[in-house]
Amino acid sequence: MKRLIAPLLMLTLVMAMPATAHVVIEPPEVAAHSYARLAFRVGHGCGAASTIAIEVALPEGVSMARPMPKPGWEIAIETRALPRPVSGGHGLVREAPASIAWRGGPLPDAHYDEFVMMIRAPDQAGATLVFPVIQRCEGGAQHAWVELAEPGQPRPRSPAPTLRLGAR
Ligand SMILES: [Cu+2]
Repeated sequence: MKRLIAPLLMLTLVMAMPATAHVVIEPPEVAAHSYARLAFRVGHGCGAASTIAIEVALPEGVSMARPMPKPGWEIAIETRALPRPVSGGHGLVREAPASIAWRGGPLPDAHYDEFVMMIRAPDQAGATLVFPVIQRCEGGAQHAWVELAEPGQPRPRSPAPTLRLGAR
């Protein structure tokens, strides 16, 4: 019996790896037009190298994004000017966040961590937003989590984290 259990356990682990081991957003879906907490889960380093930066590019349509401070990590926010100002609840908003980066650590490959931000999800129920991530590691190695899944194509090796927008 023991002989059977071990292979079964292995299979379960291998199948569970793709979704959890990459950089993914938790939860995978939030309500459109809501303030949502997104956790970018980092399941491994670059090979065995420790992670020293997580750089998240924000999709257009996200009018507000606030990173959660993280001990041991410095935060950098880059913004872009909006083509026209939008109402932001507390007045007009003239620029939108373009990217948020956490730099520091290191986060060893054997460990797991989450990088959290709050966003204002756009009013686009049914859409899927893409958040490309560059993961930088000690020694110059990096993972570019930027690939998009195409219908009929094999699942990309380094998929970009995505977020579905549900009904508001
Ligand atoms: Cu992975």
